[in-house]
Formats: sequence, C-alpha cells, structure tokens
Amino acid sequence: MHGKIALEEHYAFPDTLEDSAVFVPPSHWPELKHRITDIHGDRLKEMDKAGIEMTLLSLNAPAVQAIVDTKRAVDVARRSNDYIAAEIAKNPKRFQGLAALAMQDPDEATREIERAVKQLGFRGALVNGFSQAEDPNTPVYLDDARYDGFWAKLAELDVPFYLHPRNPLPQDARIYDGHPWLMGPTWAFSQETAVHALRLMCSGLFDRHPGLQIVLGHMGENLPFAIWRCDNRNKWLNQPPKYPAKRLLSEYFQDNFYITVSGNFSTPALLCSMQVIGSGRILFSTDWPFEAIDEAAHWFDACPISEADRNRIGRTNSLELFKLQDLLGK
Ligand code: GRE
Ligand code: ZN
Repeated sequence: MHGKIALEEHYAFPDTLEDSAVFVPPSHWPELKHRITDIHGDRLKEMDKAGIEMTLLSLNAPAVQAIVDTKRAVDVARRSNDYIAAEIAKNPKRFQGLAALAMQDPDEATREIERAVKQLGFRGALVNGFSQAEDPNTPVYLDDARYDGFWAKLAELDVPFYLHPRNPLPQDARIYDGHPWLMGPTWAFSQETAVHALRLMCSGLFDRHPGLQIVLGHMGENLPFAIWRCDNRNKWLNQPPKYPAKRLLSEYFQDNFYITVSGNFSTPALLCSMQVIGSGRILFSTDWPFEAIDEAAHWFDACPISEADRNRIGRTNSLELFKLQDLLGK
C-alpha cells in the first residue's frame, strides 16, 4: 500500500542517544546509532521502499522522562523539540513530529506543548510513561492531580498524546528478578504501559475531558485482549466499580484511545483489535529503529483485511487524527 503514515518512529539527539544503547548487543549499536540519528538519508529510503509517505518523529525512550534533574529535563525537551522541528522543516511533506515533554514540571510541560503545537507545528506529544519528580525512586503517573492543568491544555489544543513505554524502576521490577530478558519490549514495556493507561481510565480523566485522545503502541499493549475482563470479572457479585470514573473501562478504551501496530506485526492480534476497538481506531506504525520498517510494511500490506480497512489503518485514520490534510491532501 502506498501513502502510509507511520507515527511511532524514533530519533535521538546527542543528549538522549545513549539511552538506546542498552537495548541492543554492542555489536549492533553502531547500526542502531546510525538508524536512530539519521533522518533524511536511509530512513527516507526505507520509507520510500515501504510505501510510507509520512513519518511522525518522536524522541527515543526513556530520554526526558528518566532525567531526575527537572531543570535539565525541561532543557532537553525544549532543545530536542527545537532540533527536530528544524529537521522537519527541511521536508515537511514527509516528516512531522510529536513533541517531547518534561512531565516532571507540569506547568512547564503545559507551556511547552502549547509552544510545540502553536509555534513549532507539532501534531501532538509523545511521553515515555511515568516521570520521577521530587524523588528519583518514586514514579509519578499521569493520572496525578498535578496534571489537571496539563490535560486541560491538551484538550484545548485538541492534539493526541502518545503514551509510549519505559521500563519500571528497579524496586518496582522485582517480579522480573532473575529474568532480565522479560524487561523492555519482551514484556515489561507493555505491562507498565497498559497499567498506566488503565490508571488514566479509572481516574476520571476522560469524564473531565471527553475529547482527549491517547495513543498506545504495540497493538494497544495487550489491552484489546484484556479489557473485557477488566470490566466483567466477578460479574455475579453485581458490585459497581470502585474507581472514581463514571463509565466502564472498555467505554473509555473505545472513545478515548487509538492503538498502533508498532512492533506487533501479528495478524491474530490485529484481528482481535479490530473486533474490540475497531478499524477506525487502529493506526499503522513500525517502531523504527527498534523494529524494521520493511518487516512492518510487508506484513501490513499483505495481512488479510479488507482494502477499506487497510486504507483506514494505513492512512486515513492518522490523516484525520493528526490533521495532516493540509500537507497530504485526502
Ligand atoms: C521502543 O521505542 O518501543 C523500544 C525502545 C527500546 C527497545 C525496544 C523498543 O525504546 O521497542
Ligand atoms: Zn517505540
């Protein structure tokens, strides 16, 4: 399929580059380093070969979210946004961006998303899970009351928020003790991010801001398969949910979430997701450079769905959600 749009596609700049080194063996680091820092060379060639017309670029992980010095986190977020906005300006019909934000400082993050959207032309934000604010050992999740003003601003700006994974902090990762291979994209990323998304749903955030749209990668971090049980466990007890939110979790999932196929090129997982959230809320993505663009595209272009669904997932859903019509036409 030509004209695809991809939106979990990462870059790194000098301040954050080393964060990605731990995820590959040293033998593969030179190649990953090249792939994640390159914008207009091999990345564009891969896009051309794979039929990807537009890539929304976002900073690598955990990057800004793992900087415990708040002032530095704020500075790195701003400089990375300035850096990638200048690169995007060189080829805006092929590249757009999602802003990095230092959630350690909610007021600053609120100012930065407004600057990023209104002045730099970003199409939304991508944040790598929790932040460490006053205490490096305490994760702060985005349902915390300190983010009320931030979410109100995001709703006002009417741009999507990509909730991207990071690993849990060591003291919260003891279930993986002795099994380091389960950290990262194998399992821990999805577990961490799915619970974070459920926290947002349970908190009542989407009752306050019914228009907010959160994007989850990796085929919804297993939630399409699991959300029914979140609402229906022990149904015979006939007890209303104990959380502050007003509706069923699956209703928020349906109305306030989009999922991407990034790094999860599984046809059964896609078909399940289409039944649960619908093809109108699924978006093509690859997760470059942690996954291969050609693998993502070959799978997606051939997977057994209707051409109407392929066109929605591959292009038109993203075109509408990120308001890209001005650049790409219909
Ligand atoms: C990702 O961005 O999803 C990612 C990483 C590191 C390793 C694997 C991976 O940031 O998928
Ligand atoms: Zn990613």
